Amino acid sequence: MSCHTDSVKTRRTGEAQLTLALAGNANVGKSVIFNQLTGLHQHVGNWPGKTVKRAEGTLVYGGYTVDVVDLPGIYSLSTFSLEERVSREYIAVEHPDALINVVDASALERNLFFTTQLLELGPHLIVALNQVDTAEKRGIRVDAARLSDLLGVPVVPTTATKNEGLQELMAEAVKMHEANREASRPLPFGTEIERIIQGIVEGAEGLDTPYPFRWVAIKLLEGDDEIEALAYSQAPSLRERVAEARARIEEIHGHDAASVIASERYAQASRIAAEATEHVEFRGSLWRRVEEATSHPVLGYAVMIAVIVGMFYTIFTFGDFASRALGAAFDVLRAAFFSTLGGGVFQDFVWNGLIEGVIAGTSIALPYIVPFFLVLSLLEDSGYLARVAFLMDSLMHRIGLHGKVFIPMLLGFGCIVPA
Ligand SMILES: Nc1nc2c(ncn2[C@@H]2O[C@H](COP(=O)(O)OP(=O)(O)OP(=O)(O)O)[C@@H](O)[C@H]2O)c(=O)[nH]1
Ligand SMILES: [Mg+2]
Repeated sequence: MSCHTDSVKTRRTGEAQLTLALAGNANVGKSVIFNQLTGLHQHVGNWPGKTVKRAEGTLVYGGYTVDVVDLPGIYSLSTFSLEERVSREYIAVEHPDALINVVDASALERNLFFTTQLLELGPHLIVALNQVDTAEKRGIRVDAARLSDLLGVPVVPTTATKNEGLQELMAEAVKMHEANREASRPLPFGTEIERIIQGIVEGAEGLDTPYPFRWVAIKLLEGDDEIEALAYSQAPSLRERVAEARARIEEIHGHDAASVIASERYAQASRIAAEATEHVEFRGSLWRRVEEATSHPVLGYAVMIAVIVGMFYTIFTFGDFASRALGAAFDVLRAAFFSTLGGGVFQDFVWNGLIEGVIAGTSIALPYIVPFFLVLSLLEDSGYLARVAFLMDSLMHRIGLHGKVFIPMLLGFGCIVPA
């Protein structure tokens, strides 16, 4: 565990200090909040010994010098990606005074899947219910007070891009610190699973670890290699306990422990999202249904395949057409070139050696790559790429990669160079 926070500014002794961290899925608005809060007082470096970018900034609020850390956008807290490793170590080891989980109010269920995992780490959690404006436009109204009751943590509605709710967010963070609140509690799973987890916790108590024992127990069930190494080196007998627990879960549920835990978390997220959300039925409801389909555990993949196939079909159809049109135009140019300047070694060299090279580049780049990036940026702005990353996250994890990696892979189908 080698995380440490270097402060942005040298501190005067005796000055009241507060550390906040922003965590959440990709594209939810963490960096917008970070920028609104810290403005120009920022420092971007790397996490110690890692290639992951670390953005840290400061502000002064309510008599405190507040350090804010903008954590990378992630969907889970496994060790499959450096971003996830860095985030979980930071949360458990540094234990910020308040961990702000930024969630996208317009995609609450998907976002809460990560919130449930953060709660398992026992941080001092505050939820920033962001993008309230987008949610409203889509006919989704989230009841912040209800959400707060269900999660057991403060929830502050925000619209980061309009700087709305951020003062309240800071006030909540200060309150959390000054009231010396207890750490947030994880949401319980089903009784049977909880009992099995408890059995492992009993064997894990006494381990030297910055992580809560229940979290360690869950990670052992999930087969997290880093936590296995940590736990089994200190308490070898745990291995057998975990193996028995896994077998028991499989016997009861017919699926492996990791899938059962994932579906427990999904169940929590979807129950809470459903209970805290009011759908205002109007024109937005069709859009909402489309949205639900895009992150649905089964339909989502069908939509994804359709979108990708559709995207490549459109690009290649357009590209072929544009490439042929360009080719024809260059043929005319070629004829004009030689009829004006005549044939000869020099003209041949200029045309075939120089101009053809430029033409070849242009007639590949323009018709295919330009529309490709155009479509990709449309998909990104619509928020669909974040959904694809979310859908692919667990699948990509099986080969040791992060869900977001699917996007450069997708790029690779179009052109290997930018991928
Ligand atoms: N309408 C609206 N858009 C927002 C709001 N907050 C953020 N956005 C937009 O959402 C997009 C993503 O915001 P970022 O702050 O970059 O998201 P992030 O969470 O830092 O994403 P990663 O760094 O990829 O993890 C940007 O286009 C923002 O302008 C909001 O409250 N309302
Ligand atoms: Mg960001």
